Amino acid sequence: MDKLLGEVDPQIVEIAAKDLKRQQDALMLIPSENYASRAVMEIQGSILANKYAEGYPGERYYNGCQFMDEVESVAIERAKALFGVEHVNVQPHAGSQANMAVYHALLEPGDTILAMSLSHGGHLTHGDKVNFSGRYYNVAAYGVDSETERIDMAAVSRLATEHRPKLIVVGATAYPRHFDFAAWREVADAVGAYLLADIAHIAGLIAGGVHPDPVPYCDVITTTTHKTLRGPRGAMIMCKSEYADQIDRAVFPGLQGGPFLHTIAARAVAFKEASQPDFKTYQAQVVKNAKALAARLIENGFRLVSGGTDNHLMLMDLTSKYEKLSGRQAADHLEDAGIIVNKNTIPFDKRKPRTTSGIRLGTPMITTRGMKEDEMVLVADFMTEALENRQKSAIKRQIREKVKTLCSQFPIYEYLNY
Ligand code: DSN
Repeated sequence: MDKLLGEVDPQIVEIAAKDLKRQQDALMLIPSENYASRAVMEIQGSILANKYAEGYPGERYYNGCQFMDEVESVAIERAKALFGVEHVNVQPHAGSQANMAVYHALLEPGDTILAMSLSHGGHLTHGDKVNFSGRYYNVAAYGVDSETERIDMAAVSRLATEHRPKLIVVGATAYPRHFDFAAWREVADAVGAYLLADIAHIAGLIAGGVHPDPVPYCDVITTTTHKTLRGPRGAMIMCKSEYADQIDRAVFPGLQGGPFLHTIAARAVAFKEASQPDFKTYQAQVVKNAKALAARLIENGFRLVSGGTDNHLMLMDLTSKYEKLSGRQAADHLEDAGIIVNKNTIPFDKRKPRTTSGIRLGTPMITTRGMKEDEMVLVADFMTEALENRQKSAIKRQIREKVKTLCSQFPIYEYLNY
């Protein structure tokens, strides 16, 4: 019972050590990932994982929950203060469960939702046909305009008038521009729809004051807590008080059983970190870095969807530079050079989702390491050199060494001794 992990399970420690080295030595550009702080990680591995606590603070189905009540209440109050919302449910295990709970709370199977199609940057839970959301609900999808590659609010309004959705979802996983939440409210009001903002990608930017705020305009807001918000893996639902009971009942007992109090405690820690002044500085730097990276990539001859970025991510259209290179191949070549991105469909992509014509990249992780605009120029140049020399293994190996040297100047988790 009291043995150290290394004594009990050296095999698993060895795997974790290898991934620590991978996370240290390479440039992590997947925009939905981040390095959580030591404090966030410590509490996740704590005794708070040992308790069942179905229910909510003050009304649990198990005894012995007084400290679970305390920790969940602290998380809720901090989230309310951070985002300025009336009600928060911190129990959803992940973003998909959070969205599912909102649909479960506000809709009946067969009701219509209007949401962004996966192929234009939406999420699986925004009505994709392979997902529960596409199976149980009637889905009308919006995308981006073929010229501007931005969401055209007039087109969204026309779709809303045509399909009369009961719920409109604003939010994306691969959209590099701001959302004008006030305009979305107008569309929702015109057809009497609920407005849900899925801010999983941009929650940190919103908390940091560098993205327009959805709170005054949306009925319900869902987010994960581990992306730009830089907390533990997990999610939460924020809403106006009038929907509080429906939302809470949809999460428990509607969809989930026991909440994970260790990660709820870690969410509380992350919300405290996100309320400090340096979090605002971090988020501002995430955006400055994304703009610097985008500018240099464009200078190097790449085309970015919509011409650049307003937030933490960008989508690169490979077809304009290398007609035959798929997103999948490009991501693999970049990995050979120590640069981790993900393949991603671009709007109106002619390739399939497993192949794609684009890659998605962003700056949350390299900004957490302390990199700034000067390093973004290097990152863009490493990417360019790697893609230009993609058939030359020796050159990719050299770039990987240069990447490793750059990364060594921005260490992570130095306290870890495995
Ligand atoms: N998997 C997430 C992303 O990478 O954007 C969305 O949930």
